[in-house]
Amino acid sequence: MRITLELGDITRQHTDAVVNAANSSLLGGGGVDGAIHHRGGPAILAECRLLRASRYPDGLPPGEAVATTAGDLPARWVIHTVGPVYSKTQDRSAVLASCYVQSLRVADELGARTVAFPAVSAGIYGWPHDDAARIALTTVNQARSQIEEARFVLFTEDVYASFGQVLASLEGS
Ligand code: AR6
Repeated sequence: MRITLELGDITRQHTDAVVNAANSSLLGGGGVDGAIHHRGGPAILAECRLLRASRYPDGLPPGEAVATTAGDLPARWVIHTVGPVYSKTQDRSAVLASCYVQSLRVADELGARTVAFPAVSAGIYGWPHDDAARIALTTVNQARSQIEEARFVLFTEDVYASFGQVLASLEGS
């Protein structure tokens, strides 16, 4: 699997799937979640409501992932995952790593070849950027998957720089 980085907006990506940093309700929110629902249109929310009425009556637990249509986005599917809220007193790294593992599993089930990821938990959920980048990249780098390209689409210069540093150190090791 090739790992690439891009500074930009995930809603513009022409990958097979884009990953959404959702919340357990699956019913939308701010950040990348808000942008995906806004640009993807009501078909995404409609499928999320069906998921809540069927498989996830109590919501999607942190660390898990589930796919819907991508609606009006250029991608085919949105893979919704729920990152952990950052905690100074509790190590939730395994839950954050699970977001990437489970998103890749869902992508494989869909037959996706290219997947765009945001920096899950690195916004409203408060995860420090460098650590979010380390967990994201080491997890995807170690994962077994049929995906050809995992593209991290970072929205801000500082997060992009954090991912760049971690990727360079992975490639150098
Ligand atoms: N494309 C790519 N990345 C983006 C975009 C975009 N269009 N918009 C924001 N980001 P966040 P979280 C970056 O807050 O921390 C929502 O309300 C952002 O700069 O979207 O997992 C959900 O409903 C940051 O680097 O997700 C949840 O309630 C990264 O995406 C909660 O926020 C993640 O920031 C989830 O918080």
